[in-house]
Amino acid sequence: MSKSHQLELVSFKICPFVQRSIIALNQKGIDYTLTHINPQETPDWFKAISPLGKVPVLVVDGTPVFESAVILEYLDEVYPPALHPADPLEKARQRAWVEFCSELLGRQHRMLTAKDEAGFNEARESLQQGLQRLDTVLAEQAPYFAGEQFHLVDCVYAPLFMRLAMLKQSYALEIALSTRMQAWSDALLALDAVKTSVVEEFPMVFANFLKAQDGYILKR
Ligand SMILES: N[C@@H](CCC(=O)N[C@@H](CS)C(=O)NCC(=O)O)C(=O)O
Repeated sequence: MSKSHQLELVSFKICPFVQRSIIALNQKGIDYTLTHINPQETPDWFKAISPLGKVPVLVVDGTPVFESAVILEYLDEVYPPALHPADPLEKARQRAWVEFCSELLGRQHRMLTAKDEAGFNEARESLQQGLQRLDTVLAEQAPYFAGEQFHLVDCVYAPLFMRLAMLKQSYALEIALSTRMQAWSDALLALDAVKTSVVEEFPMVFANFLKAQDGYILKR
């Protein structure tokens, strides 16, 4: 195991998949550099290292690693403390719920970009249903996904909750959360690793993103 790798994370400022990687890096206290690129004008060097044209890409000593779930697994294997549980079945279960989060982020994105009321309501409803399903698998003990201990799966849900909190506070859009899920969200958003996982101007970047979408959310 080596802690001396040079790590560069290639990012869009608004991307929740980048943000989950930053939360893992922060939580583990790993040194890295962050390179923000413009989603509208991605440079050729980025196209060369990102086969799907997506962020995040983690460049490890010159080797690009793409797909955020893979990046998280890599970081967890190389940098202690391990944030995945040791038990294979529990680890598999949490990995599955990491995938589920990516699906929920897709529904959230659809809601934020829907052009009309019907599309907005459909996406909002499917996000709400997904959260209700997620609620049934949370540990009884608060605050995190599996109880007292913070895991990799928690890194992944924090960006979703950060956006839900911002939508409630600044855009009067409330997605109902159970008491247990609200406690999870509150605990995640209070962590330094999460607070420092976005740029200072994130609310403005988010507002600009919404304006550029010209979606139903700003016309309600
Ligand atoms: N499955 C990918 C999803 C990453 C993703 O969708 N990134 C978005 C930004 S949030 C992106 O780069 N989109 C650019 C594009 O699709 O052209 C992961 O987990 O890393």
